[in-house]
Amino acid sequence: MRALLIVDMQRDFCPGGALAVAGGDAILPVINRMMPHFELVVASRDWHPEDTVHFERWPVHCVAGTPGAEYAPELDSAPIAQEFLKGTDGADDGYSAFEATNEDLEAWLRTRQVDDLFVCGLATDYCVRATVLDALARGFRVHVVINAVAAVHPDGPPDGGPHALQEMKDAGAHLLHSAMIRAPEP
Ligand code: VGL
Ligand code: ZN
Repeated sequence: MRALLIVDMQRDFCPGGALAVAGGDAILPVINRMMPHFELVVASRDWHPEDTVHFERWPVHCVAGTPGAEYAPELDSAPIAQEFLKGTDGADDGYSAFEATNEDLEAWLRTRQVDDLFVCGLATDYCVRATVLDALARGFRVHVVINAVAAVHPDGPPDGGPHALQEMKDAGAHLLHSAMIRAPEP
């Protein structure tokens, strides 16, 4: 089984938001068009408490329950079967969707016999990167949709988008363009 995981497509990461990622909104139509090609679509949300060590490193963003933590309004959220809330612990960053606390992502995927995980969303160099590396370490085949991700630091170095993509590839992720994705044969 294949699943599409949409990472942190939230208002605060889109232009105008508290931690805007350049081009964050430009990937929305690509993501909306991909969803019908998957029988399983899930999403993570950055979901922080008001007090967290995370805000020593970043501007305040995606505080649980606030408008900035909502999905970007243009995202078609209807196909999302389950969401995973992460970064909920004030003691660490919680970048990876596998650190979600409302629901166990790995168990959820295994229950549904998912072995191919397609990842898109924000941001390439933080939450996408951490999620992809975690998924690989847990034995999933991982596909990163390169035209459906965007980086906080697109130019790096040391930890910008191109570097992060290379790192994911070196760890075993398959990088592909959304045009390569087809719905499975009936
Ligand atoms: C993220 C920085 C801070 C992300 C979350 O979703 O990649 N980046 N919090
Ligand atoms: Zn965050």
